[in-house]
Amino acid sequence: SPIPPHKHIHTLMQRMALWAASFVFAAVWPCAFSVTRYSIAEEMERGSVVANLAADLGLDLNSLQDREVKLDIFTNKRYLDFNKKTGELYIVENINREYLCPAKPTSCFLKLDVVIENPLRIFNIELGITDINDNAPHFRRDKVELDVSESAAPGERFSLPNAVDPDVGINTIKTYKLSASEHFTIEIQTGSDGTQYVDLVLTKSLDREETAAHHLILTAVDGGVPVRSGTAIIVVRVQDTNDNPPRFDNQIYTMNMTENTPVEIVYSFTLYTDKGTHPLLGSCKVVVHVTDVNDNYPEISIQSVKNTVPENIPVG
Ligand SMILES: [Ca+2]
Ligand SMILES: [Ca+2]
Ligand SMILES: [Ca+2]
Ligand SMILES: [Ca+2]
Repeated sequence: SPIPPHKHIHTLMQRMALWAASFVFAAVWPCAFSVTRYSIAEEMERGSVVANLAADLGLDLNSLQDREVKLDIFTNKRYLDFNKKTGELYIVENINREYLCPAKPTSCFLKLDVVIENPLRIFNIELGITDINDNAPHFRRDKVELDVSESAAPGERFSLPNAVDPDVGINTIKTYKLSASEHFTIEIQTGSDGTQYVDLVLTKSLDREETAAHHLILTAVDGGVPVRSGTAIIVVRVQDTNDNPPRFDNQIYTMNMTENTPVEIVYSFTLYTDKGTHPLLGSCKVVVHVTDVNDNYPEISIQSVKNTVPENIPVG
């Protein structure tokens, strides 16, 4: 007779539970053994000895020669090997902490089991990989352009891109520096995860007519020994505002001409190149000196003398 549907499901669930239990058991049972921990710096040369496992695990070198020793490393790379003659665990492939632990955990481990056959014994090894300062900070974009209005007030802030440094702790980015500038400085703020954010701060008003673009160098510096750094060029393009009235080259223009000359005054002046929507006015003075020409005969009028004055009259 066929199995009733509910019974069938029950059996399936029992099987799944058993499977889950055996999976958990398999994942947990090696932890019953004690773990042997070592610590090495990343990027050590191939052939470098990590530790003498035989000595540390109390294995007899003579008896090891006839037994199979296998390293079960929990990564996709081999990294390490075991020398049965000396009992040493040594490096066969470059261990790059930044590749092994890209998420920047506080500690980076390489885990492996040493499996020795006949009789079977398993040893758990945790190899801590310490960071060295082998990466310089770098900016994803090495040139950043910013448009800042010349009417921007001192104190205004402009966010700058962050640099990245895959090293950790003191070996990652410590601070930022800005090249000397009359108009700008930087301020650094630390985010909740410790990331530093850089703001460019205007310290002195800009004048496009004086300097149309400012070239600054932003440097990210790490805290390692020796210190490593990376730079980005920051170009501040000053955007025009209509802050200059048209101006004449001179305040006063003087010209001399004789009268009766047919007069045609042509003057030109220089306007500064603002393109504002509210036109500004400029003014200058044009002075024309007209010189007299002797084109009129003198007119002489003679009037009769009506009063006489005696020569001995007192002055006054
Ligand atoms: Ca590295
Ligand atoms: Ca490193
Ligand atoms: Ca670094
Ligand atoms: Ca202007």
